[in-house]
Amino acid sequence: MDSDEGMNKLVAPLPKEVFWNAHEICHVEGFWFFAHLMESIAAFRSDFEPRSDDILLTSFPKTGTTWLMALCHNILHRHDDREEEEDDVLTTVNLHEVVPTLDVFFLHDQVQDLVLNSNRSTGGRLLHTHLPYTCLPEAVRNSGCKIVHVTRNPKDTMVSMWHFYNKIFDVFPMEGAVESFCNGVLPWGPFHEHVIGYWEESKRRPDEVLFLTYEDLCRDPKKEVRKLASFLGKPFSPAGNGCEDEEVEKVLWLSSLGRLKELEVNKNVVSELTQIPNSSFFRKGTVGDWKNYLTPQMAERIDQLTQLKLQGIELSLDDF
Ligand code: PAP
Repeated sequence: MDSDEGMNKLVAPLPKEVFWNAHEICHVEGFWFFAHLMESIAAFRSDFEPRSDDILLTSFPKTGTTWLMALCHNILHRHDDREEEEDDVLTTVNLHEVVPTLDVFFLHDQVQDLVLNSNRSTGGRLLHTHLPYTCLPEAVRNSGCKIVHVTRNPKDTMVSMWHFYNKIFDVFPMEGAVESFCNGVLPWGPFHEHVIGYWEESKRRPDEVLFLTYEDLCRDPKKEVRKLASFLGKPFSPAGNGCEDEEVEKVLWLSSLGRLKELEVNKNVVSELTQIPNSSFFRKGTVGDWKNYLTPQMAERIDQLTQLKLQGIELSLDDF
């Protein structure tokens, strides 16, 4: 059976919709995924062999994935012998190639090499997925590997997503984008159920699942980075120690939007892996940018939905 045949077999029986008049998405176990990724998603779910020392970053798209990848990479590699800035792999390779998104690229040779042949002696692998918690490979959920989830204000997520997809697909009206966001009919959606899955698991298994928000990272980056480093087993010394403070600041700077956005690799290169310009992952990175794009009615609609979905859950609108 060739790949197209395999894909057709996978996709044919699934309920489908067309996302933003352009791309087929399929409904699987309560969530929507791009039809063209179904083969990769299925392979990741059945064939991926987790290791207990893996670190799996998880996120709904546009909630701070790239930032989280950078922070974790720089925390884990902060004691590497990097004398010159060029010694930092991030100056020549986009983060999405350094930390592969397994549900999207699992079958890509580059990712297979990275996943299968990475050297154990260098410690756990840093990997990423956009899959919701309940759709993770069962082996991952049972492996005890560390999971870090990042989420973001739903209105800022929506607006960031609108900018991103407008760059890589045709421009789509904001009204329609809000509609699909609120109906939950969008890739990896619905958003709220996606967040809730990881939130609940982080409450159930706090030592293995860490839940972060983009807003907390913006509000108190040093505190959040210290928390993240401790969770990853690479703690900084307690706050107040001058030397370690500098280290925290260095990790933040190396991971900052301002720095990464200006690197040549992130300005003018189309990644062979993602097939999209690396620059698409970097925009403004501000909290509350939705105010520049959503009408009060659109904002109200998303807020009401968020309130409704988070009812009875210890996660409030204020956390965003
Ligand atoms: P992904 O899920 O497709 O990988 P993701 O990185 O989550 O995308 O989202 C991109 C958003 O993160 C952009 O937000 P904006 O559209 O509101 O501006 C992007 O600017 C922001 N971003 C990317 N890198 C960083 C970073 N290093 N620090 C802070 N924000 C960042």
